[in-house]
Amino acid sequence: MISVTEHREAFLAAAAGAAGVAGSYLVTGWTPSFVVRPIDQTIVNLTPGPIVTTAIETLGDAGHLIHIAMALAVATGLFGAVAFGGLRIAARTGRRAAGVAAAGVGSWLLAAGLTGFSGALGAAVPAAAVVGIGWTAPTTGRTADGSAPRVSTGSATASADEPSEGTSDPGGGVDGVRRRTLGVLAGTLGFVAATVVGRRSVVGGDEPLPDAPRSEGATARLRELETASLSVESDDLHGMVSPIGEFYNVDIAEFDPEVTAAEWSLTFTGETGSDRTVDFDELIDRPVEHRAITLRCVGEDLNGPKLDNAVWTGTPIRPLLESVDPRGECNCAMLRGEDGYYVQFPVDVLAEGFLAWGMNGKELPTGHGHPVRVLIPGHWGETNVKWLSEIELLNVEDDGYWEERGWEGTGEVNTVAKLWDEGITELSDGRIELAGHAYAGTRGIDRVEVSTDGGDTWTDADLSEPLPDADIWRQWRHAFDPDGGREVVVRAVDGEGTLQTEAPTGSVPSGAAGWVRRTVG
Ligand SMILES: Nc1nc2c(c(=O)[nH]1)N[C@H]1C(S)=C(S)[C@@H](COP(=O)(O)O)O[C@H]1N2
Ligand SMILES: [Mo]
Repeated sequence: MISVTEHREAFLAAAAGAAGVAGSYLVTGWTPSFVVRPIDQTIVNLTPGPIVTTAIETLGDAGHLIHIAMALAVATGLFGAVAFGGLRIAARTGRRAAGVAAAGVGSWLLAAGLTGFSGALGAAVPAAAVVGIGWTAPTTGRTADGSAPRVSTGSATASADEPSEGTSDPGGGVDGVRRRTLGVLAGTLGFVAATVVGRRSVVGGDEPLPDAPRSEGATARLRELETASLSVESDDLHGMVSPIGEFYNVDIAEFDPEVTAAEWSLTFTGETGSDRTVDFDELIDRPVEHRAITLRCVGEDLNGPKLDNAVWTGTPIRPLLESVDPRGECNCAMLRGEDGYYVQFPVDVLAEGFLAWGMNGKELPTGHGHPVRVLIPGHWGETNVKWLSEIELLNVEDDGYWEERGWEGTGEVNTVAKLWDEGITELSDGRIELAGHAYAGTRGIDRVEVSTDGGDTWTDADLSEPLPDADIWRQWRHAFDPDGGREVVVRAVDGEGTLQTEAPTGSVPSGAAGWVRRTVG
C-alpha cells in the first residue's frame, strides 16, 4: 500500500531535485559548469550511432532537445534521490535539521562531483531548502513499513504541518500530489529546455578582432564580397556572406566549450619529428589572411539549409604542420576539439587548411569554435573542427566521431545548387524570380542551369562574379513567367565541367545527391 506520506515524500524529493537543477542553472547559466552538462555528455557518448543517424535524419535539431530533456530528467532524478535520502533521515530521526543537512551536503557533493565545487552550492541550497520547507513529521500510526522509529520530538508542529488534504481525503490527496509532482517536473523541464533553445541560437560574434591592427583587412574583404553579390528581390536570401547570427550550426554536444584565448593552445602530437604547442598570441602573430570559405554539412537533405559562407580571418596550417615534421605511415591526422569531437583525414588535405580566429570581421563566436577553429577547403563541414586543441599525426587510420556512427563525410563535397523558400519571389510584373546559391568546393561553380518545364529545356541562370577565393559558393538568379505553375529544376556544373549528379540519394553516408525540384507559381 502506498501511503499519502510516501507520495508526499516522492513529490518533495522530485521538487527538491528540480530545485537543485534549477538552482544550478541560475548560478551557472547554460555553461559547462551547469550540473546537467556531464550527464548530457554521457548520454551523447552512449547514444548508439544508428540512433544518432536516424534522429538526425528524422528529427534534425530536435535530437538535441531529446538529449537535453533526458539529461535534465536524469539530473533531476539524481538530485531527487539525494533529497529522498535526506527525507528518510529526517523521518528516522524525527529531526528536520538532520534531513536538511543530509540533503544539502549530499547535493553539494553530487554537484561538486559533476562539475566541481565552484557553483555547487547553487544546486545544494535550493534542494536542501525544499526538503526543509516541505518536510513534515509523520503522525503517529502512519509508518510506511511499520518498523520506523516513532516520532517523539516536534510532533506538535508536525500535525500542524500536515496538509489537510492528506488527512481528510487521502484519495484526492494522492491524486493531487501526483498531479503537482508531474506539473512541477514538466514545468521545470519545459522552462529550462525553452531557455536552452533560446540561448543556443545566440552565438555572440560582436567582439572586435583580437589584435585588430594585425587582423586588418577583414572589413575590406567583406565589402568586396557584398559588392560582388547579385541584387535579388528577396530580403531574406543571404548574399555572398551569411551574417554570423544566421550562419548554420552543428554541434555534437548541447554545451559549447568555453575557452578563452589566454587558455587556448594547439598541440601537435603523435608521429612527428618534434611535438609542438602553439598558443594564441603566437598564432595571431603569424601571417594573416582573410579567406572566404563556404561550409556545408553532409548530414542533411539535398535542399537543406546547412550551407553558408563567411569571411574568416586566420593563418594557413601548412607552415605549422611542416615545422613538426609529420612522419606517420598513413599520412593522416586526427584532429580534436575541446568538446570531445574528433575527425581524421589525410595530412595533405590538412595542409591546405586554415586556422581561423575571426569571422566576418569579428572575434570567432563561441558557437563557431572560439577562440580557434579549422577550416578545410572543399571538404564536408565535419572536417572543420571547432575549439581545436590537438592535431595528432597517426600511423594507422582511425574513425572520427561521425565515421564511428556510420557516416563517410571527411571527403570532398559534391556539387549542389540550392533553391530555398526565401529565394522565390513574385515580381511586380507577375514573373517569379528564383535565386539561390550553388557550391562545388574547390572545383568552383562554372554555371547554374534552370528548367521551368520539369527538366525538358534548360536556361543558364545569372551568376555572381567569380572571386579569387578557392572555396566559395556562387549566387544564381533567374526570372520567368509562371503561367499558372511550373515544375522548376535546378542543377549546377562545376569548374571542371562536371554536371551535378542527377540520381537522388539520401544524405547517409556521404551526402545527398540529385537535382532540386520544386513546383513554383
Ligand atoms: N569541435 C567540433 N567541431 C565541429 C563539430 C562539432 O560538433 N564539434 N561539428 C562539425 C560539423 S558536422 C559541421 S557541419 C561544422 C559546422 O560548423 P558551424 O557550426 O560553425 O557551422 O563543424 C564541424 N566541426
Ligand atoms: Mo556536418
